[in-house]
Amino acid sequence: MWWLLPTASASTFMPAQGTKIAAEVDTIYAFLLISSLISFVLLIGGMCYFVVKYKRKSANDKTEYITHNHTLEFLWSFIPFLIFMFVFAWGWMVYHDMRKMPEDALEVHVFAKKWDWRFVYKNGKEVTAALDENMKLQPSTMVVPVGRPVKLIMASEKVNPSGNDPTDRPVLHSFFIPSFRVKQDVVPGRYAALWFEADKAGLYNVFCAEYCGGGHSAMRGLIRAVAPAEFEAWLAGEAVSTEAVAQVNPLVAKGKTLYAANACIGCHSVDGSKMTGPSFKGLFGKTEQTDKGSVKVDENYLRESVLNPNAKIVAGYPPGQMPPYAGQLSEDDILALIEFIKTLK
Ligand code: HEC
Ligand SMILES: [Cu+2]
Repeated sequence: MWWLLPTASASTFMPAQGTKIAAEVDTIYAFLLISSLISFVLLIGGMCYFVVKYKRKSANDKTEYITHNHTLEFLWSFIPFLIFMFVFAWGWMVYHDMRKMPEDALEVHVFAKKWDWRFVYKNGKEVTAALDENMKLQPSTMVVPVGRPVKLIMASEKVNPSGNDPTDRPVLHSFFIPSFRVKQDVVPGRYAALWFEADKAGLYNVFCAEYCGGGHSAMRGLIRAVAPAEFEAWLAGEAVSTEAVAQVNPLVAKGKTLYAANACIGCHSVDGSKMTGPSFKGLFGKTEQTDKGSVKVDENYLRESVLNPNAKIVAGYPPGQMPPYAGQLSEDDILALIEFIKTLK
């Protein structure tokens, strides 16, 4: 059965560790578990011992009058304080590793919808759930190279991305890879990022960890970590889903087409020259001065700038010149535009 994957050994409490971070998380977890167990034994054991030791033995057995003990009170406050601060600092360090996105990562786009995942690679290759040779439905399987950081840029989309049904709205999901001990909410209307580096080849479960409706429990995917050479061959090879075949245009080429087709070209140059709007050249990654302060140009900023240009106005430009593209471009279109802008170094 699918949940009994070869990587999940039945002898451990937790799913098999697939990353270095997973080992770090498990060490903290073990520390918390063991230190809690020790405190539990000391506290409850001490309590039971005192119950017996100081049991009233006769009717005129009187307890001595005790007020307080400064040394004892200080110690039982200060020692736990030190332990808590130690756990806090340790946890903070691991969390920092988890959230600090590596610069040179392989980027994969993740789309979440009711109730499936869709993975899109830079070259336009798309992976969705597909039938295998035995005509059994295989969940969307993201293939990644072992030993290389992978950064996921995730968005939530409508069930029918090109439809106009107002009741079809993207909802909250959460991308969870138990073996990697990482999880990230995918919030509608913005990009969320997550990274991991698979240690060893294998097949790992992906679950949606945020109740997102009737099909939530069936919303799963797989990550297949393979040797780098095998990954390159897979990426260059034929697309796996029928939908992907239709999407022969690499993302960047699609973005370039949209740039021309949606009038961006009339206001934004790609060579650094200033037109009605700022040039796209060197835009990604730089720090932009806006009326809301300085911002780092990342995927979320670009997305917002296209959908709702007046949210932040670039310094030196009057507001209201760029038309908002909300409702006119799909998540796929915006993604392609962003990938196009990223290439304009
Ligand atoms: C009518 C002219 C016009 C059109 C058409 C237009 N823009 Fe803009 N755009 C501007 C102006 C002016 C600004 C600067 C003011 C602001 O931030 O709103 C801007 C800002 C931006 C920014 C922020 C740039 C920065 O330096 O921080 C992005 C990204 C952007 N536009 C993308 C697009 C895309 C993508 C399209 C096409 C889908 C597009 N624009 C179409 C005029 C336009
Ligand atoms: Cu979900």
